[in-house]
Amino acid sequence: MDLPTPMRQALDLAQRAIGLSEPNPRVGCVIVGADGAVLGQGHTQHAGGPHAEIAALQDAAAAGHDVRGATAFVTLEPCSHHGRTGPCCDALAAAGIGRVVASCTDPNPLVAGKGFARLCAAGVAIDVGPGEAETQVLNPGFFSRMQRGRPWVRAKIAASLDGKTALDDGRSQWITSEPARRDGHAWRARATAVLTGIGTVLQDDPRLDVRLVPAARQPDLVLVDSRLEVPSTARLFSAAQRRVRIYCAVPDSPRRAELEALGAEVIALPNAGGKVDLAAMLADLGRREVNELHVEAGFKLNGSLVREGLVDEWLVYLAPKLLGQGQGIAAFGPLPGLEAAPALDFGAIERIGPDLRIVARATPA
Ligand code: AOF
Ligand code: ZN
Repeated sequence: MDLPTPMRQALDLAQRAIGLSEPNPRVGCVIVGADGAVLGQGHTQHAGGPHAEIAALQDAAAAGHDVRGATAFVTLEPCSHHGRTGPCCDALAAAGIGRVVASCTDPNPLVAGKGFARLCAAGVAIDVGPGEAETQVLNPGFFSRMQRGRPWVRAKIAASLDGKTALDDGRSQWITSEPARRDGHAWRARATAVLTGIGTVLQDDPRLDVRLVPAARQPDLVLVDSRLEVPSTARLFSAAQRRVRIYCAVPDSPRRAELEALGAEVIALPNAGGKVDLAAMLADLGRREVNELHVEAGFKLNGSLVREGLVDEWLVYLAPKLLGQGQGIAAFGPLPGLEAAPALDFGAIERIGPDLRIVARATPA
């Protein structure tokens, strides 16, 4: 189905909120007059800043446009609650907007249909539907958090064409090219948080921040470190202005205070056989408003996440290099075998410099 042009524009605007609006969804709004002229447009700003509808109303006001009787195209149901900001549905009605075309209902239980009900009660005409699929694809983390109580988990792998992610000595940095690494940073930048495991920290001492592309904010860093083994000198602590959360399975470690003094938040989960309970960790991250979780981990944590069915999407970079049998390290620890392994669907496949990028999604069970 062809989308109305203003809804296409609103979806394009929503893209600009990537990396900016966390933990709020990426929403765009275009206000159109009776003659089809665009009167105002906007997208979600930083948390606590204006929502898309308010930004569009402000844009129209700044240009001196009268929006009474106009149509607002918005990629999500206008909110009805007092959160960090006031209700958009009331602001639209108060401005005299005559009709709202929205892509879909807001899955946030605080809103979930109440925005439409309030608009209706104020005499505003409502259409729902155009752009729904696009809005969900743009906001997988927000929908996942609202509907499943956990983030959308996207795991990145950089491998040789035969699927090896590191050399025998554990070095992994030089398998894919500079353009692929830059592209990987853009995916980090759109996530609320980057997740890694203690094995990768001890092996590579990565910073896991966004350096190779511009970023309005640094994603949080989440470390799975069951016994709190991370050295205080680890480079992941050196990124400025970044929240670091460490999940462990030891409630009373003497290292806790030392890591907290570095600014990290240490979260002990009930001990699951000496390891961090990964499903419980994701539920906790959901409560802490993490939408998209970008995983860059080694074969152990990757293997555990796959075995527990916790990965929603794979971001795989394949370099035109072959390591061959007996050389290099596989991306995952042992898996349950082809029959029991999770099924995947290939989505977009693109060439990034000399490498390939494959996005694959786990098919729901
Ligand atoms: C809208 N337009 O552009 C966005 C909406 O804490 P607050 O006040 O910023 O509200 C956050 C919630 O508002 C968020 O969880 C989602 O339900 C909705 N986001 N709503 O009308 C927008 N970003
Ligand atoms: Zn709102």
